[in-house]
Parts: sequence; C-alpha cells; structure tokens
Amino acid sequence: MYQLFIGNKNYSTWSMRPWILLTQAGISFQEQLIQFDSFEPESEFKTEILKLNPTGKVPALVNGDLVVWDSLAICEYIAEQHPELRLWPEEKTLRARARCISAEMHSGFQSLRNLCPMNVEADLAHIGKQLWAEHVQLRADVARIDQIWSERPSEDSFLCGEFSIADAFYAPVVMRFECFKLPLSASGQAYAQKILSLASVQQWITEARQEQMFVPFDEPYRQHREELLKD
Ligand SMILES: N[C@@H](CCC(=O)N[C@@H](CS)C(=O)NCC(=O)O)C(=O)O
Repeated sequence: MYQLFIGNKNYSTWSMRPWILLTQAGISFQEQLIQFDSFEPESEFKTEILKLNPTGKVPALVNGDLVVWDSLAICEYIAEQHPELRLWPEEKTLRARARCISAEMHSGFQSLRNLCPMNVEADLAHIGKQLWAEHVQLRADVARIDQIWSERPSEDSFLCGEFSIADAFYAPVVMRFECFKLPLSASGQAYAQKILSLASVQQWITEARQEQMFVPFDEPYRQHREELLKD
C-alpha cells in the first residue's frame, strides 16, 4: 500500500497534485498528513518529514523501502506503476504537450505563486483585484495559464484529452484562481469549473475546510482564521 505524506490541505499545492492524481485514478493509498508549522529546523514538521525525505518537504510517497519525493517524480512513478491507467496521454504529441505544461507549472509562474498562495477556505477576491492592478507579471502568468487552459483539444475535454497528470498539476492553480478570483476567459473558466466539479477535488476542498488550522507563515493576507472565510 502506498503511503502519501502531505501537508495541510488548505495550503499545500505541491501535496495536492499527487493526492488528486491517486484519488482521481482510484489508486488506494494511505494518507499521512504532517501539520504545517514554522518550518524551522527544529520544528515538528521538519523533525517528522526529515525521518524519510532528505529535502525536508512534502509531498513524499513511500512504497515499501522506496521513498519518492517531489510532486512530479511521484506522479511519474505512479504512472509507471499503473501503465493501464494512462496517467499520461497515450498519444505521443498529446503526451509531449502534457509533459511540457506540467513542467511549465512545476518550474514557472513565480508571480502567481508568490503573490497568490493557495488558501482553500478563504475568499481573498479583494486582494486579488488589488494584486491584479499592481503586478504586470501576475497578469502575464494568468494570461499564459488561461491560454493553456483554453487550448485543450475540445471544449469539454481535460487539458490533453482524458484526465491526466497535467490536470492534477493545474488543480491547485484552479484553487488559487478561486480564492483570489483572478479573471479568466470563458473557456478558461469552463476548464476551472470542470476541475472544481471532480469528486477528488471536492473531497480535497471539504477536508481542507474541516482542518480549521491557521498557519501564520502561509497567511500573508489574514490576521486570524475567522477572517474572510468563504460562505
Ligand atoms: N519541488 C517540490 C517542492 C515541495 C515543497 O516546496 N513543499 C512545501 C509544502 S507545499 C514544503 O514542504 N515546504 C517546507 C519548507 O519549505 O521547508 C515538489 O514538487 O514536491
């Protein structure tokens, strides 16, 4: 049985990717959640995660004696373990595109990442509006993401046809857009809704809202938990 070590569902975008992939694909795994804290070297989070992952970060996947860390490496490993599930598209050009856009997400969009951290339970629309007006690079990141989401093979398909690792990679981005209400084209919005309607994503959202934790480190825009909660 796989064990997936993740962080708080309200905040952890990197954890969300392999969790959504495994859940959406119906692969059973045991979830091990390590609560976020200050991430100081002596913190409980670091003490726990460093027992298995030398980078001191989540997510990490354990399968027997093997530990796989880094969200992309975990998804690649899962895809190799379950070739029949076609977690990358079967068709070569779509597969190449899925890999390109996943890599783009993995290493890019710094402005969006820095300015709009995921916060599933919060409604930060007014902050999003302000950030949008002030940061040209955020507008560029959003425009590129909107383009990626709008270039899917057909209006009702996922990013590269069937649900794939690429969609698991962009699911946390959808959550950032939801929280900060960043503007999208009609096609980009339709894709965001498609992701939000997935059972795996709904489960993540429900569990994130049940956590009711406030980690100041991850809260640049709120002073306390009761502030700016979604309905
Ligand atoms: N490239 C890594 C990044 C993982 C990462 O940054 N995880 C964050 C949580 S969302 C973390 O554990 N941070 C702890 C720290 O920075 O000390 C991946 O894709 O898994």
